[in-house]
Amino acid sequence: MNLSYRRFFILALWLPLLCFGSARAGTYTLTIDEKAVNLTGKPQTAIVANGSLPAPTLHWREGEEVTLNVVNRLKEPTSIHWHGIVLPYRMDGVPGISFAGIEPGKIFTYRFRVKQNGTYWYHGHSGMQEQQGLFGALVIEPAHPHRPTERDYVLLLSDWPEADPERTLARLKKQSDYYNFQKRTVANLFTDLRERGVSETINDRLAWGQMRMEPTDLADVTGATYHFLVNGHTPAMDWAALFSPGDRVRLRIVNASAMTHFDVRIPGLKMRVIEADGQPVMPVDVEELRIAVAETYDVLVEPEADRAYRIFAEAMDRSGFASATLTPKIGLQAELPKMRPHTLLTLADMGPMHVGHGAHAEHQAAVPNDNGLDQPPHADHADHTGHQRHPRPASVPHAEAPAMGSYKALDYRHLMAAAPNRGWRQPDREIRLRLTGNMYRYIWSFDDVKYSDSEPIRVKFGEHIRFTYVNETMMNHPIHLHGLWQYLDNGNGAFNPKKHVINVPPGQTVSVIVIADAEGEWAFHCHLLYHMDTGMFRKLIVEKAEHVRE
Ligand SMILES: [Cu+2]
Repeated sequence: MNLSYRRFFILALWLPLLCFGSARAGTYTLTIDEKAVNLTGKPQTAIVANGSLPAPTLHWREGEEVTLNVVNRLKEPTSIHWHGIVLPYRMDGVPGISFAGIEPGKIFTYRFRVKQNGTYWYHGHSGMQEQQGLFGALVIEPAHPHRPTERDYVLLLSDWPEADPERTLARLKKQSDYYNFQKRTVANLFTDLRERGVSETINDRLAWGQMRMEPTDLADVTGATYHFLVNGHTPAMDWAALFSPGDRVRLRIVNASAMTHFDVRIPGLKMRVIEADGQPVMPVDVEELRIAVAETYDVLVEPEADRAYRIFAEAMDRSGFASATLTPKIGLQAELPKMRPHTLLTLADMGPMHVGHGAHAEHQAAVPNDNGLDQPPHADHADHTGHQRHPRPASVPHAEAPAMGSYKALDYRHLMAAAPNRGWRQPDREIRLRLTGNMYRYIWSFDDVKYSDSEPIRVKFGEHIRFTYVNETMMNHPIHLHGLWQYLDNGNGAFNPKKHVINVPPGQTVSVIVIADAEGEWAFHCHLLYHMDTGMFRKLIVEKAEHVRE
Protein backbone atom coordinates (compact mmCIF):
# COMPACT_ATOMS: atom_id res chain seq x y z
CA MET A 1 0.00 0.00 0.00
CA ASN A 2 1.71 3.22 -1.03
CA LEU A 3 1.48 6.28 1.14
CA SER A 4 -1.18 8.24 -0.76
CA TYR A 5 -3.36 5.16 -1.09
CA ARG A 6 -3.05 4.53 2.63
CA ARG A 7 -3.94 8.14 3.37
CA PHE A 8 -7.01 7.84 1.19
CA PHE A 9 -7.96 4.61 2.91
CA ILE A 10 -7.73 6.20 6.36
CA LEU A 11 -9.72 9.21 5.20
CA ALA A 12 -12.41 6.98 3.72
CA LEU A 13 -12.74 5.24 7.07
CA TRP A 14 -13.11 8.44 8.99
CA LEU A 15 -15.15 10.56 6.63
CA PRO A 16 -18.61 9.08 7.24
CA LEU A 17 -18.04 9.21 10.99
CA LEU A 18 -16.97 12.83 10.83
CA CYS A 19 -20.01 13.72 8.73
CA PHE A 20 -22.40 12.28 11.28
CA GLY A 21 -20.55 14.00 14.04
CA SER A 22 -20.88 10.94 16.20
CA ALA A 23 -17.28 9.88 16.11
CA ARG A 24 -16.01 12.94 17.87
CA ALA A 25 -13.67 11.80 20.55
CA GLY A 26 -12.81 14.38 23.13
CA THR A 27 -10.01 14.12 25.64
CA TYR A 28 -10.34 16.17 28.78
CA THR A 29 -8.04 16.51 31.74
CA LEU A 30 -9.18 17.56 35.18
CA THR A 31 -6.49 18.20 37.74
CA ILE A 32 -7.85 18.14 41.28
CA ASP A 33 -6.03 20.34 43.74
CA GLU A 34 -6.45 22.59 46.75
CA LYS A 35 -6.73 26.33 46.33
CA ALA A 36 -7.01 29.27 48.72
CA VAL A 37 -10.24 31.23 48.25
CA ASN A 38 -11.91 34.10 50.06
CA LEU A 39 -15.70 34.08 49.77
CA THR A 40 -16.55 34.81 53.38
CA GLY A 41 -14.07 37.53 54.32
CA LYS A 42 -11.67 34.92 55.67
CA PRO A 43 -9.20 32.83 53.69
CA GLN A 44 -10.34 29.22 53.25
CA THR A 45 -9.31 26.17 51.30
CA ALA A 46 -11.36 24.95 48.37
CA ILE A 47 -10.99 21.76 46.36
CA VAL A 48 -10.90 22.71 42.71
CA ALA A 49 -10.55 21.20 39.25
CA ASN A 50 -8.10 22.95 36.91
CA GLY A 51 -7.80 25.77 39.44
CA SER A 52 -11.42 26.78 39.01
CA LEU A 53 -14.28 27.18 41.53
CA PRO A 54 -16.70 25.83 40.45
CA ALA A 55 -14.98 23.26 38.22
CA PRO A 56 -15.03 24.11 34.49
CA THR A 57 -18.20 23.50 32.48
CA LEU A 58 -17.56 20.55 30.16
CA HIS A 59 -19.17 20.60 26.71
CA TRP A 60 -19.75 17.20 25.13
CA ARG A 61 -21.74 16.00 22.17
CA GLU A 62 -24.15 13.06 22.12
CA GLY A 63 -22.43 10.10 20.47
CA GLU A 64 -18.98 11.35 21.44
CA GLU A 65 -16.47 8.95 22.96
CA VAL A 66 -15.08 10.92 25.89
CA THR A 67 -11.78 10.28 27.60
CA LEU A 68 -11.38 12.04 30.92
CA ASN A 69 -8.08 11.97 32.74
CA VAL A 70 -8.55 12.92 36.38
CA VAL A 71 -5.27 13.77 38.09
CA ASN A 72 -5.23 13.76 41.89
CA ARG A 73 -2.90 16.38 43.38
CA LEU A 74 -4.55 16.19 46.81
CA LYS A 75 -3.14 14.49 49.90
CA GLU A 76 -6.24 12.29 50.09
CA PRO A 77 -8.12 10.05 47.62
CA THR A 78 -10.52 11.70 45.22
CA SER A 79 -13.15 10.70 42.62
CA ILE A 80 -15.44 12.24 40.03
CA HIS A 81 -18.99 11.04 39.48
CA TRP A 82 -20.79 11.98 36.22
CA HIS A 83 -24.19 12.81 37.62
CA GLY A 84 -27.18 11.65 35.56
CA ILE A 85 -25.01 10.06 32.91
CA VAL A 86 -25.84 6.58 31.65
CA LEU A 87 -22.51 4.71 31.39
CA PRO A 88 -20.72 1.44 32.22
CA TYR A 89 -20.74 1.11 36.00
CA ARG A 90 -16.94 1.00 36.33
CA MET A 91 -16.89 4.55 34.95
CA ASP A 92 -19.46 5.90 37.41
CA GLY A 93 -16.87 7.07 39.92
CA VAL A 94 -18.16 6.04 43.33
CA PRO A 95 -15.37 4.68 45.54
CA GLY A 96 -16.31 1.43 47.25
CA ILE A 97 -19.06 0.69 44.73
CA SER A 98 -17.73 0.66 41.23
CA PHE A 99 -14.08 1.54 41.52
CA ALA A 100 -11.38 2.06 44.10
CA GLY A 101 -11.12 5.84 43.96
CA ILE A 102 -8.07 7.82 42.84
CA GLU A 103 -5.13 7.74 45.26
CA PRO A 104 -2.98 10.86 45.81
CA GLY A 105 -0.56 11.42 42.94
CA LYS A 106 -2.45 9.01 40.65
CA ILE A 107 -4.43 9.46 37.43
CA PHE A 108 -7.64 7.64 36.58
CA THR A 109 -8.93 7.61 33.01
CA TYR A 110 -12.67 7.52 32.51
CA ARG A 111 -13.75 6.44 29.04
CA PHE A 112 -17.31 6.04 27.74
CA ARG A 113 -19.65 6.91 24.91
CA VAL A 114 -22.12 9.72 25.58
CA LYS A 115 -25.61 8.35 24.88
CA GLN A 116 -27.76 11.32 25.87
CA ASN A 117 -27.96 15.09 25.67
CA GLY A 118 -29.04 17.92 27.95
CA THR A 119 -27.82 19.58 31.13
CA TYR A 120 -26.09 17.52 33.81
CA TRP A 121 -23.24 18.01 36.24
CA TYR A 122 -20.29 16.25 37.81
CA HIS A 123 -18.93 16.22 41.31
CA GLY A 124 -16.56 14.60 43.77
CA HIS A 125 -17.88 11.47 45.52
CA SER A 126 -15.15 11.28 48.18
CA GLY A 127 -15.54 12.62 51.70
CA MET A 128 -16.78 16.22 51.73
CA GLN A 129 -15.01 17.29 48.53
CA GLU A 130 -18.24 18.15 46.76
CA GLN A 131 -19.10 20.57 49.59
CA GLN A 132 -15.61 22.06 49.30
CA GLY A 133 -16.00 23.11 45.66
CA LEU A 134 -15.50 19.98 43.53
CA PHE A 135 -18.45 20.28 41.15
CA GLY A 136 -19.06 21.56 37.63
CA ALA A 137 -21.69 21.59 34.88
CA LEU A 138 -21.98 19.21 31.89
CA VAL A 139 -23.63 20.57 28.77
CA ILE A 140 -24.26 17.89 26.15
CA GLU A 141 -25.25 18.93 22.61
CA PRO A 142 -27.74 16.69 20.82
CA ALA A 143 -26.38 14.50 18.01
CA HIS A 144 -28.57 16.49 15.62
CA PRO A 145 -28.59 20.01 17.02
CA HIS A 146 -31.84 21.91 16.70
CA ARG A 147 -32.29 25.65 16.49
CA PRO A 148 -30.13 27.19 19.17
CA THR A 149 -31.28 30.05 21.33
CA GLU A 150 -29.62 33.46 21.06
CA ARG A 151 -28.11 33.09 24.53
CA ASP A 152 -27.31 30.00 26.54
CA TYR A 153 -26.07 30.16 30.15
CA VAL A 154 -25.37 27.74 32.97
CA LEU A 155 -26.53 28.82 36.45
CA LEU A 156 -24.77 26.56 38.90
CA LEU A 157 -26.23 27.03 42.38
CA SER A 158 -24.28 25.96 45.45
CA ASP A 159 -23.87 26.37 49.19
CA TRP A 160 -20.46 27.38 50.49
CA PRO A 161 -19.73 26.65 54.18
CA GLU A 162 -18.07 28.99 56.67
CA ALA A 163 -16.71 26.03 58.59
CA ASP A 164 -14.86 22.87 57.65
CA PRO A 165 -17.61 20.42 56.61
CA GLU A 166 -16.07 17.48 58.49
CA ARG A 167 -16.27 19.53 61.67
CA THR A 168 -19.87 20.49 60.88
CA LEU A 169 -20.79 16.83 60.57
CA ALA A 170 -18.92 15.93 63.75
CA ARG A 171 -20.84 18.64 65.56
CA LEU A 172 -24.17 17.40 64.24
CA LYS A 173 -23.33 13.86 65.33
CA LYS A 174 -22.32 14.91 68.83
CA GLN A 175 -25.06 17.43 69.27
CA SER A 176 -27.77 17.46 66.65
CA ASP A 177 -29.15 20.74 67.97
CA TYR A 178 -25.85 22.45 67.24
CA TYR A 179 -27.57 24.49 64.55
CA ASN A 180 -30.48 25.20 66.91
CA PHE A 181 -32.56 22.09 66.63
CA GLN A 182 -35.56 22.02 68.86
CA LYS A 183 -34.43 18.62 69.94
CA ARG A 184 -37.40 17.57 72.00
CA THR A 185 -39.99 18.53 69.43
CA VAL A 186 -38.23 16.84 66.56
CA ALA A 187 -37.34 13.64 68.39
CA ASN A 188 -40.88 13.24 69.65
CA LEU A 189 -42.17 13.86 66.21
CA PHE A 190 -40.22 10.93 64.83
CA THR A 191 -41.72 8.64 67.44
CA ASP A 192 -45.20 9.96 66.88
CA LEU A 193 -44.93 9.74 63.12
CA ARG A 194 -44.00 6.08 63.52
CA GLU A 195 -46.60 5.17 66.10
CA ARG A 196 -49.55 7.32 65.23
CA GLY A 197 -49.15 7.94 61.53
CA VAL A 198 -48.48 11.15 59.71
CA SER A 199 -51.85 12.84 59.51
CA GLU A 200 -52.84 12.20 63.12
CA THR A 201 -49.47 13.44 64.31
CA ILE A 202 -49.65 16.59 62.26
CA ASN A 203 -53.23 17.26 63.31
CA ASP A 204 -52.15 16.83 66.86
CA ARG A 205 -49.14 19.08 66.50
CA LEU A 206 -51.13 21.80 64.84
CA ALA A 207 -53.86 21.51 67.44
CA TRP A 208 -51.31 21.85 70.19
CA GLY A 209 -49.67 24.74 68.46
CA GLN A 210 -46.34 22.98 68.41
CA MET A 211 -45.47 23.65 64.80
CA ARG A 212 -43.35 26.70 65.43
CA MET A 213 -40.21 25.06 64.24
CA GLU A 214 -36.98 26.75 63.45
CA PRO A 215 -35.71 26.67 59.88
CA THR A 216 -33.04 24.24 61.05
CA ASP A 217 -35.78 21.68 61.45
CA LEU A 218 -36.39 21.73 57.71
CA ALA A 219 -32.82 22.12 56.59
CA ASP A 220 -30.27 20.88 59.06
CA VAL A 221 -27.31 22.82 57.73
CA THR A 222 -28.39 26.34 56.89
CA GLY A 223 -27.56 29.93 56.09
CA ALA A 224 -26.13 30.01 59.61
CA THR A 225 -23.02 28.55 58.04
CA TYR A 226 -23.72 28.82 54.29
CA HIS A 227 -23.08 31.46 51.68
CA PHE A 228 -25.17 30.77 48.59
CA LEU A 229 -23.46 31.04 45.21
CA VAL A 230 -24.28 31.30 41.51
CA ASN A 231 -21.37 30.09 39.38
CA GLY A 232 -19.09 30.54 42.39
CA HIS A 233 -20.22 34.14 42.97
CA THR A 234 -21.84 35.51 46.13
CA PRO A 235 -24.77 37.93 45.70
CA ALA A 236 -22.34 40.79 46.39
CA MET A 237 -20.07 39.63 43.56
CA ASP A 238 -23.19 39.57 41.33
CA TRP A 239 -22.52 37.18 38.46
CA ALA A 240 -24.07 38.72 35.32
CA ALA A 241 -25.32 37.34 31.98
CA LEU A 242 -25.88 39.54 28.93
CA PHE A 243 -28.88 39.63 26.58
CA SER A 244 -30.28 41.91 23.88
CA PRO A 245 -33.98 42.74 24.28
CA GLY A 246 -36.06 40.16 22.39
CA ASP A 247 -33.42 37.40 22.73
CA ARG A 248 -34.50 33.94 23.71
CA VAL A 249 -32.26 33.05 26.64
CA ARG A 250 -31.76 29.47 27.77
CA LEU A 251 -30.84 29.11 31.43
CA ARG A 252 -29.48 25.74 32.50
CA ILE A 253 -30.13 25.72 36.22
CA VAL A 254 -28.16 23.14 38.19
CA ASN A 255 -28.44 22.74 41.95
CA ALA A 256 -24.94 21.63 42.93
CA SER A 257 -25.53 22.29 46.64
CA ALA A 258 -24.59 19.80 49.29
CA MET A 259 -27.68 20.49 51.43
CA THR A 260 -29.82 23.34 50.06
CA HIS A 261 -33.03 23.32 48.01
CA PHE A 262 -33.75 26.63 46.26
CA ASP A 263 -36.87 28.45 45.09
CA VAL A 264 -35.84 30.22 41.88
CA ARG A 265 -37.62 33.17 40.27
CA ILE A 266 -36.81 36.10 37.99
CA PRO A 267 -39.21 38.91 38.93
CA GLY A 268 -40.75 40.33 35.74
CA LEU A 269 -40.07 37.24 33.62
CA LYS A 270 -41.92 34.00 33.05
CA MET A 271 -39.76 30.92 32.87
CA ARG A 272 -40.67 28.25 30.33
CA VAL A 273 -39.44 24.90 31.68
CA ILE A 274 -38.28 22.77 28.74
CA GLU A 275 -36.09 20.12 30.34
CA ALA A 276 -35.95 18.44 33.73
CA ASP A 277 -32.83 16.50 34.70
CA GLY A 278 -31.55 16.86 31.14
CA GLN A 279 -34.65 15.27 29.57
CA PRO A 280 -37.15 17.20 27.41
CA VAL A 281 -40.55 17.84 28.99
CA MET A 282 -43.73 19.40 27.64
CA PRO A 283 -43.08 23.14 28.09
CA VAL A 284 -44.53 24.61 31.30
CA ASP A 285 -44.66 28.36 31.97
CA VAL A 286 -43.97 29.20 35.59
CA GLU A 287 -43.05 32.17 37.68
CA GLU A 288 -41.13 30.09 40.16
CA LEU A 289 -39.59 26.68 40.52
CA ARG A 290 -38.21 24.71 43.41
CA ILE A 291 -35.00 22.90 42.57
CA ALA A 292 -33.95 20.12 44.92
CA VAL A 293 -30.33 19.29 45.57
CA ALA A 294 -28.76 17.70 42.45
CA GLU A 295 -31.68 18.38 40.10
CA THR A 296 -31.34 20.38 36.88
CA TYR A 297 -33.97 22.41 35.04
CA ASP A 298 -33.57 24.14 31.68
CA VAL A 299 -35.78 27.19 31.22
CA LEU A 300 -36.31 29.71 28.43
CA VAL A 301 -36.86 33.39 29.19
CA GLU A 302 -37.54 36.20 26.74
CA PRO A 303 -36.63 39.53 28.30
CA GLU A 304 -38.22 42.30 26.21
CA ALA A 305 -37.37 45.37 28.23
CA ASP A 306 -34.04 47.16 28.05
CA ARG A 307 -33.38 46.70 31.73
CA ALA A 308 -31.70 44.36 34.15
CA TYR A 309 -33.52 41.40 35.77
CA ARG A 310 -32.66 39.69 39.02
CA ILE A 311 -32.25 35.94 39.07
CA PHE A 312 -33.17 35.18 42.66
CA ALA A 313 -32.77 31.80 44.35
CA GLU A 314 -34.00 31.71 47.93
CA ALA A 315 -32.85 28.85 50.10
CA MET A 316 -36.00 26.81 50.83
CA ASP A 317 -35.69 27.49 54.56
CA ARG A 318 -35.22 31.23 53.87
CA SER A 319 -31.89 31.32 55.66
CA GLY A 320 -30.28 33.12 52.72
CA PHE A 321 -30.25 33.46 48.94
CA ALA A 322 -28.14 33.19 45.84
CA SER A 323 -28.50 35.85 43.17
CA ALA A 324 -27.28 36.88 39.73
CA THR A 325 -28.23 39.47 37.11
CA LEU A 326 -29.58 39.16 33.57
CA THR A 327 -28.76 42.45 31.90
CA PRO A 328 -28.50 44.19 28.51
CA LYS A 329 -25.49 46.17 29.79
CA ILE A 330 -22.78 45.29 32.29
CA GLY A 331 -23.15 47.42 35.39
CA LEU A 332 -26.93 47.68 35.34
CA GLN A 333 -28.54 46.46 38.54
CA ALA A 334 -31.98 45.06 39.24
CA GLU A 335 -33.87 45.44 42.46
CA LEU A 336 -33.19 42.74 45.04
CA PRO A 337 -36.48 41.07 45.99
CA LYS A 338 -37.30 40.67 49.66
CA MET A 339 -36.94 37.21 51.09
CA ARG A 340 -40.21 35.68 52.17
CA PRO A 341 -40.63 34.59 55.77
CA HIS A 342 -39.66 31.02 56.50
CA THR A 343 -42.46 30.38 58.98
CA LEU A 344 -45.03 30.35 56.19
CA LEU A 345 -42.97 27.91 54.19
CA THR A 346 -42.47 25.68 57.18
CA LEU A 347 -46.17 25.23 57.72
CA ALA A 348 -46.84 24.88 54.04
CA ASP A 349 -44.24 22.17 53.84
CA MET A 350 -45.91 20.27 56.61
CA GLY A 351 -49.24 20.34 54.79
CA PRO A 352 -49.04 17.84 51.95
CA MET A 353 -49.01 14.58 53.85
CA HIS A 354 -51.12 12.61 51.47
CA VAL A 355 -49.45 11.99 48.17
CA GLY A 356 -49.36 8.32 47.28
CA HIS A 357 -48.77 6.81 43.88
CA GLY A 358 -51.91 6.55 41.85
CA ALA A 359 -53.28 9.59 43.62
CA HIS A 360 -51.76 11.78 40.97
CA ALA A 361 -54.00 11.06 38.06
CA GLU A 362 -56.43 13.74 39.09
CA HIS A 363 -53.69 16.34 39.39
CA GLN A 364 -52.98 16.98 35.75
CA ALA A 365 -52.99 20.73 36.00
CA ALA A 366 -52.22 23.30 38.61
CA VAL A 367 -55.02 23.37 41.13
CA PRO A 368 -55.96 26.88 42.11
CA ASN A 369 -56.37 27.38 45.82
CA ASP A 370 -59.24 29.35 47.25
CA ASN A 371 -57.57 32.68 46.52
CA GLY A 372 -57.59 31.75 42.88
CA LEU A 373 -53.81 31.57 43.02
CA ASP A 374 -51.82 28.64 41.83
CA GLN A 375 -49.87 26.85 44.44
CA PRO A 376 -46.26 27.30 45.33
CA PRO A 377 -44.09 24.21 44.91
CA HIS A 378 -44.90 21.30 47.22
CA ALA A 379 -47.15 23.57 49.19
CA ASP A 380 -50.42 23.01 50.96
CA HIS A 381 -52.63 20.63 49.01
CA ALA A 382 -55.49 20.75 51.46
CA ASP A 383 -57.99 21.70 48.81
CA HIS A 384 -57.50 18.64 46.65
CA THR A 385 -60.60 16.59 46.31
CA GLY A 386 -60.72 13.07 47.56
CA HIS A 387 -57.99 13.44 50.13
CA GLN A 388 -58.13 13.77 53.80
CA ARG A 389 -58.37 17.41 54.82
CA HIS A 390 -55.31 18.84 56.40
CA PRO A 391 -55.54 21.62 58.91
CA ARG A 392 -54.19 25.04 58.14
CA PRO A 393 -54.02 27.45 61.02
CA ALA A 394 -56.21 30.48 60.46
CA SER A 395 -53.35 32.81 61.26
CA VAL A 396 -51.25 31.52 58.38
CA PRO A 397 -52.09 32.86 54.94
CA HIS A 398 -51.42 30.83 51.82
CA ALA A 399 -47.75 30.23 51.79
CA GLU A 400 -45.64 32.55 49.72
CA ALA A 401 -48.51 33.90 47.67
CA PRO A 402 -47.46 37.33 46.46
CA ALA A 403 -49.80 40.29 46.65
CA MET A 404 -50.50 40.31 42.89
CA GLY A 405 -52.30 37.41 41.20
CA SER A 406 -51.44 34.84 38.53
CA TYR A 407 -48.87 33.10 40.62
CA LYS A 408 -47.74 29.78 39.35
CA ALA A 409 -44.93 27.57 40.53
CA LEU A 410 -43.60 24.35 39.07
CA ASP A 411 -44.83 21.18 40.71
CA TYR A 412 -43.85 17.58 39.91
CA ARG A 413 -47.44 17.10 38.71
CA HIS A 414 -46.72 19.47 35.80
CA LEU A 415 -43.86 17.41 34.42
CA MET A 416 -44.65 15.31 31.36
CA ALA A 417 -42.09 13.71 29.07
CA ALA A 418 -42.00 15.45 25.66
CA ALA A 419 -42.16 12.06 23.92
CA PRO A 420 -43.56 8.73 25.14
CA ASN A 421 -41.07 6.57 27.03
CA ARG A 422 -40.04 3.55 25.01
CA GLY A 423 -40.90 0.18 26.45
CA TRP A 424 -43.19 1.56 29.12
CA ARG A 425 -45.27 -1.04 30.89
CA GLN A 426 -46.58 -1.84 34.35
CA PRO A 427 -43.80 -2.84 36.76
CA ASP A 428 -43.07 -6.47 37.62
CA ARG A 429 -42.84 -5.86 41.37
CA GLU A 430 -42.61 -3.21 44.04
CA ILE A 431 -39.85 -2.38 46.50
CA ARG A 432 -40.89 -0.06 49.32
CA LEU A 433 -38.24 1.99 51.01
CA ARG A 434 -38.93 3.99 54.15
CA LEU A 435 -36.84 7.13 54.46
CA THR A 436 -35.89 7.23 58.13
CA GLY A 437 -33.77 9.14 60.59
CA ASN A 438 -32.66 9.39 64.16
CA MET A 439 -32.21 13.00 65.10
CA TYR A 440 -30.66 12.35 68.49
CA ARG A 441 -27.70 10.64 66.92
CA TYR A 442 -27.85 12.38 63.55
CA ILE A 443 -28.13 9.13 61.60
CA TRP A 444 -30.08 8.92 58.36
CA SER A 445 -31.10 5.63 56.84
CA PHE A 446 -33.44 3.57 54.65
CA ASP A 447 -35.80 1.29 56.61
CA ASP A 448 -33.95 2.23 59.85
CA VAL A 449 -30.82 0.45 58.61
CA LYS A 450 -27.77 2.53 57.86
CA TYR A 451 -25.53 1.72 54.91
CA SER A 452 -22.75 0.01 56.86
CA ASP A 453 -25.26 -2.54 58.25
CA SER A 454 -27.20 -3.05 55.01
CA GLU A 455 -27.39 -5.68 52.30
CA PRO A 456 -27.43 -4.58 48.66
CA ILE A 457 -30.77 -4.34 46.86
CA ARG A 458 -30.77 -6.90 44.05
CA VAL A 459 -32.79 -6.68 40.86
CA LYS A 460 -32.60 -8.62 37.61
CA PHE A 461 -31.55 -7.15 34.31
CA GLY A 462 -34.65 -6.23 32.30
CA GLU A 463 -36.94 -6.05 35.34
CA HIS A 464 -39.31 -3.12 35.75
CA ILE A 465 -39.46 -2.25 39.44
CA ARG A 466 -41.72 0.16 41.22
CA PHE A 467 -39.79 1.86 44.02
CA THR A 468 -42.05 3.51 46.56
CA TYR A 469 -40.37 6.00 48.85
CA VAL A 470 -42.17 6.63 52.13
CA ASN A 471 -40.72 9.66 53.85
CA GLU A 472 -41.18 9.30 57.59
CA THR A 473 -39.04 12.31 58.44
CA MET A 474 -39.35 16.08 58.65
CA MET A 475 -36.82 16.63 55.88
CA ASN A 476 -36.95 16.63 52.11
CA HIS A 477 -34.82 13.82 50.69
CA PRO A 478 -33.69 14.08 47.07
CA ILE A 479 -33.22 10.42 46.11
CA HIS A 480 -30.60 9.73 43.47
CA LEU A 481 -30.11 6.46 41.62
CA HIS A 482 -26.89 6.12 39.64
CA GLY A 483 -26.80 4.62 36.15
CA LEU A 484 -30.57 4.08 35.74
CA TRP A 485 -33.48 6.44 35.19
CA GLN A 486 -36.28 6.86 37.70
CA TYR A 487 -39.60 7.38 35.89
CA LEU A 488 -41.60 9.51 38.30
CA ASP A 489 -45.09 8.03 38.53
CA ASN A 490 -47.09 11.24 38.43
CA GLY A 491 -50.04 9.70 36.62
CA ASN A 492 -48.89 10.33 33.07
CA GLY A 493 -48.24 6.70 32.13
CA ALA A 494 -45.89 6.48 29.15
CA PHE A 495 -45.36 10.24 29.51
CA ASN A 496 -44.10 10.06 33.12
CA PRO A 497 -40.97 12.23 33.27
CA LYS A 498 -37.66 10.42 33.71
CA LYS A 499 -35.30 11.88 36.27
CA HIS A 500 -32.05 11.08 38.05
CA VAL A 501 -33.17 12.73 41.29
CA ILE A 502 -36.61 12.50 42.87
CA ASN A 503 -37.30 14.82 45.76
CA VAL A 504 -39.52 13.30 48.44
CA PRO A 505 -41.01 16.02 50.67
CA PRO A 506 -41.55 15.50 54.41
CA GLY A 507 -44.22 12.96 55.23
CA GLN A 508 -44.97 12.15 51.59
CA THR A 509 -44.95 8.95 49.59
CA VAL A 510 -43.65 9.06 46.03
CA SER A 511 -43.35 6.21 43.52
CA VAL A 512 -41.00 5.79 40.59
CA ILE A 513 -40.56 3.03 38.05
CA VAL A 514 -37.03 1.87 37.33
CA ILE A 515 -36.16 -0.16 34.24
CA ALA A 516 -33.10 -2.22 35.14
CA ASP A 517 -31.41 -1.83 31.77
CA ALA A 518 -27.80 -1.48 32.90
CA GLU A 519 -25.88 -4.29 34.55
CA GLY A 520 -23.62 -3.65 37.48
CA GLU A 521 -23.37 -2.14 40.93
CA TRP A 522 -24.87 1.26 41.44
CA ALA A 523 -25.05 3.79 44.26
CA PHE A 524 -28.55 4.68 45.45
CA HIS A 525 -28.81 7.44 48.02
CA CYS A 526 -30.19 10.66 49.39
CA HIS A 527 -28.26 13.48 47.71
CA LEU A 528 -28.09 15.60 50.86
CA LEU A 529 -24.41 15.11 51.57
CA TYR A 530 -24.71 14.77 55.34
CA HIS A 531 -27.61 12.32 54.98
CA MET A 532 -25.71 10.20 52.51
CA ASP A 533 -22.62 10.28 54.68
CA THR A 534 -24.45 9.13 57.82
CA GLY A 535 -26.20 6.18 56.18
CA MET A 536 -29.06 7.05 53.79
CA PHE A 537 -27.33 5.02 51.09
CA ARG A 538 -27.65 1.59 49.45
CA LYS A 539 -25.86 -0.42 46.84
CA LEU A 540 -28.21 -1.55 44.06
CA ILE A 541 -27.06 -4.53 42.01
CA VAL A 542 -28.52 -5.20 38.58
CA GLU A 543 -27.83 -8.90 38.04
CA LYS A 544 -27.71 -10.63 34.71
CA ALA A 545 -30.92 -12.57 34.21
CA GLU A 546 -30.82 -16.12 32.79
CA HIS A 547 -32.93 -15.02 29.86
CA VAL A 548 -32.16 -11.57 28.66
CA ARG A 549 -34.69 -10.56 26.07
CA GLU A 550 -32.94 -7.48 24.71
CU1 LIG B 1 -31.91 13.00 52.94
